[in-house]
Amino acid sequence: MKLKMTRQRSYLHLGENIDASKFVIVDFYVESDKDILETAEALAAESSIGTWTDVQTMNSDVFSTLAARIFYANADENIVKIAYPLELFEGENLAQLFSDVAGNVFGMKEINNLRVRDIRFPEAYVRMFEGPAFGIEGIRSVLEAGDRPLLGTIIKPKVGLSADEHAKVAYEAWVGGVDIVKDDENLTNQSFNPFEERVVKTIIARKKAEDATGKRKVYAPNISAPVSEMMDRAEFVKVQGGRVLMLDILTVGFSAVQHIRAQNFGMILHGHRAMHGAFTNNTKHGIAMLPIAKIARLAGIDQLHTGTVVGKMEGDEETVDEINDAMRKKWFDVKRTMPIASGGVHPGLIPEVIKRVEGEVIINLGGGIHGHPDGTQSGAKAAFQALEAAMEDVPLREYAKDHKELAKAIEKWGVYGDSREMTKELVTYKYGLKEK
Ligand code: RUB
Ligand code: CA
Repeated sequence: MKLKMTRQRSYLHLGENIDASKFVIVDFYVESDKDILETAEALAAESSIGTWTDVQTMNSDVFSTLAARIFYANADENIVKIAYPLELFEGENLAQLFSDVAGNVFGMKEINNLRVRDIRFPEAYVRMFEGPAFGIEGIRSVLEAGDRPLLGTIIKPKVGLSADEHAKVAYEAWVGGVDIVKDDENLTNQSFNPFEERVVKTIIARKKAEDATGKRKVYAPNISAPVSEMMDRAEFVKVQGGRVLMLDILTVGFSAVQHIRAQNFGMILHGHRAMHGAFTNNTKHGIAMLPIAKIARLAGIDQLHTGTVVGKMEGDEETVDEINDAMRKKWFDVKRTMPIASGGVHPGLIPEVIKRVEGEVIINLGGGIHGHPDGTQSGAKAAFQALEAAMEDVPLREYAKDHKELAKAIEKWGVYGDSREMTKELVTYKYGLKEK
């Protein structure tokens, strides 16, 4: 039997001028077999105070002060904008925020597709969070590398090296010119590479690399695990002299991120976004990366993966720009989050990535460093040379004439704009696909 909606009270306030200081505003894309307004009513009710029918326990006070308000609906574009009174939200509780505006609504039968495109938060909500402890300026002061783009690497193979091998590869990368070495998202505490042993050895390697280069370096070990375990790992990293903690923010969940942030460990929080594609990739459904990134900034992530535009992961230029802008711009007193461009980047792409993500950024290369024909140290050198070329505005091939590591990297991967031949070569190389 079909559920017959019998709701007398309406959540519709089309055209109403919403006071942005008093409401959380959510921009939805919605597809349903029903009329868009009817669907919007169901959406507003379920995500605020209502249900499928009127209930005797509701009173006018509750309804008039706490009901969500649909102030915009466009049936041609399937867009609905809903304002949620600030009082609906508990301060500093991101789990509750999701349960409100992105919770049950995703399970409603009448909705075929639903996407949270954006969320705007009033100042009073934002001020309830501490945000990043370091932010862009804090990261810069830890690394003392001036205002150039920072260079990072993910140790590859992503999982499989022993702690000794991991530390050795990290050392080579740092000495070659990398600022930041990070674990991969699925490397945590496996038997062949125990967390504590890896942290101890990699931080020793970091200190050696700092002595060898005279430059500050950081290591971001991935502490993602059940929360109590993450706490132990974070404390361990701190005792060892670590400066960064990496978290897979979506797989551990925002409550865990908030918990780690609340400890004030005095370490930079690196946010990896593995699993985001499950929400973000389908442009008609899920939750866009923009609100996820804003929430990560609120939760206190100092540096966050946001896309490369030209690399191997999803994310077109407009999307990445919008996210990066939301990370870098002034947002009341919340410190700025540093975007990380990562995924399928090699030295031949670096100037293009810098051009596309213009502004403060960490450029991260995994395969594009460790896949260098002469190994990690040469790969890191090649990446740094590409960074220098970009900063000096010299075309890569010209710069490569007297930078042999870069020349070799280009020989293997080409440079951006080399036409589709290079892309094919890259795809063939990376994924072992055969050209048809
Ligand atoms: C990239 C890598 C990261 C991706 C994730 O490795 O390991 O996990 O950056 O994507 P490689 P995103 O450089 O070898 O491709 O940063 O878009 O979340
Ligand atoms: Ca990875």
